[in-house]
Amino acid sequence: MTDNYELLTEASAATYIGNQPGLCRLIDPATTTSSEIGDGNLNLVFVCTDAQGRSLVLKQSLPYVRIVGPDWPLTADRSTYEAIGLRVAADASPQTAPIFYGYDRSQHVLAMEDLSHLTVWRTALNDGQINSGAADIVGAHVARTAFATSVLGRSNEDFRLAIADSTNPHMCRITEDLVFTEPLTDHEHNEFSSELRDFVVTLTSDRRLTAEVTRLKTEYMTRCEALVHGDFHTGSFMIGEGPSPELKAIDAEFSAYGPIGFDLGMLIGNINFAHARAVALGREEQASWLVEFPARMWLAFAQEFTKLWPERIDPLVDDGYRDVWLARIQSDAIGFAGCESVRRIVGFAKVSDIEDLPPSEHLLAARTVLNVAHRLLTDPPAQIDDTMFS
Ligand code: SR1
Ligand code: MG
Repeated sequence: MTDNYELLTEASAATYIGNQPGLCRLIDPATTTSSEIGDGNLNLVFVCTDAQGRSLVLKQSLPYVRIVGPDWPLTADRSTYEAIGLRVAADASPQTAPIFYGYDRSQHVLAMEDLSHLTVWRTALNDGQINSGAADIVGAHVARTAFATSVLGRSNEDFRLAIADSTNPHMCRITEDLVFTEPLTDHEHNEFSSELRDFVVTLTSDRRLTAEVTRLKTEYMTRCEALVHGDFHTGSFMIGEGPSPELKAIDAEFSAYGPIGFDLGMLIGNINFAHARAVALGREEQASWLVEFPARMWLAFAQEFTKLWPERIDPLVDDGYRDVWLARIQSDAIGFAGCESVRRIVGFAKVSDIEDLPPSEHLLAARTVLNVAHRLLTDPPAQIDDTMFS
C-alpha cells in the first residue's frame, strides 16, 4: 500500500528543511529546532522554529494509523489529498485556512503555517471556552470552499477532473466503515460501557435508523457535489480567543468529493458532544451558546452561498435551483450529524468531550448524545434550528 520513505524525527527535520530551497526562504535551517507535537489519530507533526523566531509546521503521514500502530497499515498517499484540500481552502477561504507552503510527494511531507499560538478547538471547548462568532466563521468557510469546487465555481471539465484527482479511496473507505457501517454492526472496534449496552442495542437495531444511515452512506459515496474536508470535527480546527476568533481548518487528509452537507453535519455532531459535556458539567452559558450554534452556522452558510451564487459559472444553474439545493444540503447535514453522533459514542475514535467526563456525567452525556442522534435519524427536524439537541 505504501512505498519506502524516511520518517522525520525532531533531529532530522532541520536537515530536511535545508534540502528544500522553498522552505529555506522561510526559515533558517542552520538554527532550526523541532518539536513533534502530533496528538491526532494519524500523523507526525513537527513545529520547526529558527533563532530569529520564524517558524513553520511539517506534517508527515505515517504508513499506519498512529493511535493503533503498524498493525493498521494506512496509505501515506493520504497527504496527496490533504495537499489538494489545503490548497483549495487556502485559495477559496484564506482567512480560515493555514498558509500552505508546499508538498513533497516523495516523502509525504506537507509544509504549512505554524498555528501553535492557537488551541485545538476541541480542547478549548472542553475547557469551557465560548466564541460567539465561531459559527458564522465556519458556515462561511464551508460555503466558500463548496462553491469554489462545485459546478458553480468550476468549469464542467475542471469539475470532472477535480473529482478524479481527489478520489481518495482509502481514506473514504475509513469513513464509510467507521462513521456508517461499524457502529451499526457487531464490530470489534465498538466499545462502550456495559450500562449503555441495552440502550445501544435498542437504538442501533431500530430499522428506521439503520435504513437512514444506509441511505446517508450511499449519498456520501455517490453524490459528488463539491470537495468536502471529510473530517470536519472540532479536533480539525485551531482557534484563538474572543467573539470573532482566529479559526483555521486543518487536517484535510479525508478530502474528497461528496455531499456539501457532510462537513456541516460532522461539525454539528461534534457540537452535540460539546453541548452534552457542557450540560453534564452544569456550564449553562456555554450550553446556551452551543444550542444556537447549528442554526447560526447554517444561516451563515446559506447567506454566503447565496452571496456567491451570482458568480456561478454554469448558466443553466438557475436561481430557483439554489433553494432546492440549499434544502437538500440542510437535510443531509441533519442526517450526517446523527451518524457522527452515534459513531463517536459506539464506534472507533472516541472524543475527549465525552470520554474525559467523570463516570456518572459520562453516562448521562453519552445517553443524551445518542438520544439526539436517534431523533435526527428517525424523526428529523424540518430545518436546522435551536431544538436539534433537545
Ligand atoms: C483510523 S482514523 C480514525 C479517525 O480519525 C480521524 O480523525 C477520522 O475522524 C477517522 O475516522
Ligand atoms: Mg485529524
